[in-house]
Amino acid sequence: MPKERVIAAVDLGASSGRVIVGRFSGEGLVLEEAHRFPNGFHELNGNDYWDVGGLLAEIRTGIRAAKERFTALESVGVDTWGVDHALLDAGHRLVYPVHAYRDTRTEPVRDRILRAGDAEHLYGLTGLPVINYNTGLQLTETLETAPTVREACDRVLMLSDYFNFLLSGQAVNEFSQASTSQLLDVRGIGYSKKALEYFGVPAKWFEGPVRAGCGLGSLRGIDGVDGVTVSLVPGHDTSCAFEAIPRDGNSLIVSSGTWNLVGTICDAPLLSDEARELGISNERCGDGGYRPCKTLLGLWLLERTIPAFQNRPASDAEWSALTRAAENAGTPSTLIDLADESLFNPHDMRGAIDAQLKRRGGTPPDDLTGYFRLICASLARGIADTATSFASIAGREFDNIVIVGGGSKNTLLCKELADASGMTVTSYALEATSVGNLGYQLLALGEVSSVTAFHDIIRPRLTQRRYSPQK
Ligand code: LFR
Repeated sequence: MPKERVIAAVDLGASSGRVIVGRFSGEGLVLEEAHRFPNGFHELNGNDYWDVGGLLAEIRTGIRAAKERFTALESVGVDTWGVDHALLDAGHRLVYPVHAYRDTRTEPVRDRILRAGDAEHLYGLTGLPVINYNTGLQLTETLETAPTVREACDRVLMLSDYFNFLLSGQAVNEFSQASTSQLLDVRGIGYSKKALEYFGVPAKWFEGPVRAGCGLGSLRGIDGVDGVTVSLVPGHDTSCAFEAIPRDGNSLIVSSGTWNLVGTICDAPLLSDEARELGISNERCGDGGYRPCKTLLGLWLLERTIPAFQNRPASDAEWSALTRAAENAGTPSTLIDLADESLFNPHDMRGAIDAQLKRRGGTPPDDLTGYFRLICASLARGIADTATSFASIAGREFDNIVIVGGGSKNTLLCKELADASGMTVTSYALEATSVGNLGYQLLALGEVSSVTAFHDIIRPRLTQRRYSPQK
């Protein structure tokens, strides 16, 4: 009987965080949730910030709970959303508050870049479209509003890297997370000197980046938790999610949560004019490989619309009832335009959706059932259209869409997606982000020889559901 390895994924999302324990025996991976907590940014005087101290306290609570339940716990790994970062001085103290990517502070910077016609140049350097939340744009805005930061700051760590530092004392920039910054050289494995110069960012602020799948250092600072290593996993949650999925050659992948990330893993970046026009981000995997994907608005639309209703679902049974009712509701005649900026961070999401529908000659739904149907149909249409463009840009034929993340449990979204795309949709019942995170820890521990070897072991136990197009 091979030795069981007990490891834990710390997976922070913009709306919730979790610590998931994985027990790996060589026959498969068994998951158990040790801790789950809500997350959200706070608006202070018109800007949006993360509560980093609060998040660290939740991470510690989760790791302590994992260790209490499984004394054999030997490793933890951290992933978070992309682009957000901590600015640190030489003694690793914060020199500026940690802003949340929904903050609209960077819109003027974005508009200036687009007006100057520099998007193509930056795409050629970094493989990323100009999105207002990219780290490069955020740093430009920071340096313009607070010029003294240039002197005070010695190092920038992306959020997952910063939590790794707080947990282990080791400050490194991890590869997949670095690739969300728009500062990496899309054709190489280092930072782009030209991109750093363009955004006015001192090169010394970033190091490496380091590939995931190695040990970082001993976990420190949690009473009663000894003998645990912090392993370096892909720090970007989307990378973890994509890399969790066994590859079968012709599936397009959708990681569906706050955002819908639609893409694939391949050997080379997609850098054509068409790729740029579609807004494909050539992000990177933990091992440095390419993971081109298009970022679309996701379940954030629903999360932010639900609070407008008294009768919001509170249990699985109520969610099922809402789903059934929405399935029987009429097909919406006008769908939501997912590219509309007014939906990025409105104070009143329902109001923003209604205003958009009216502008486009549509009629707002009457009740939550109607919004649920409208949002699922709109997200499905957005993914399906992206799938068609993506296939032609990548020169590949996709005959299946694999969906993971919160959206994979949303049966209405999966059905709508099969109908809108004309492809089968396979939803995997797995905590994909945590599984990808855990897979890289096993690599770091020498328990598996590669991510592919990890896939071969977990594949037989994966539960999937298939949706075929009905229209
Ligand atoms: C998903 C995600 C996306 C990225 C967005 C902002 O959690 O990481 O990949 O586009 O958040 O970082």
